[in-house]
Amino acid sequence: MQGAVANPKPSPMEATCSLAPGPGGMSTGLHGLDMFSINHQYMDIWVINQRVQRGATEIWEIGNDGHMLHPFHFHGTSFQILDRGGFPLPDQERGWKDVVLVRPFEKVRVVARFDQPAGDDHPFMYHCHILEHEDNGMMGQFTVS
Ligand SMILES: [Cu+2]
Repeated sequence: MQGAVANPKPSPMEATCSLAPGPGGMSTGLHGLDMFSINHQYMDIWVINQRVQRGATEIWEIGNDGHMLHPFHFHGTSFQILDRGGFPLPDQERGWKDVVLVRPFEKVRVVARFDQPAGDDHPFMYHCHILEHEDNGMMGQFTVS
């Protein structure tokens, strides 16, 4: 892959982020209704959902268990898409990204290196970039340390 990370060395941890509509299905866009989840967890400001070792290169598999599109975004680094359900990527998806569209019932793998530190007091977020989804639970927090 042109411009790809050479010899990515994924850490043993492979985060699986499962993007699914929660109870109630579609969002009404009202704040805080907990209708969309990641790994069956709704956003909770008091919970650190993932911990990443600083300097690690990780492969994250992001699966969409629902019937809606979810543009998945995470903070603190850029990433490259490895594949969509094992299929090769079109040229426009081979650059550096900070958002990846995950289609209904699709699994996308991305690779990222985490060098920016983030502690429990100021964690990074990962979330769907549709405001009504993230505001209704589809967001999580992670540290890099
Ligand atoms: Cu979404």
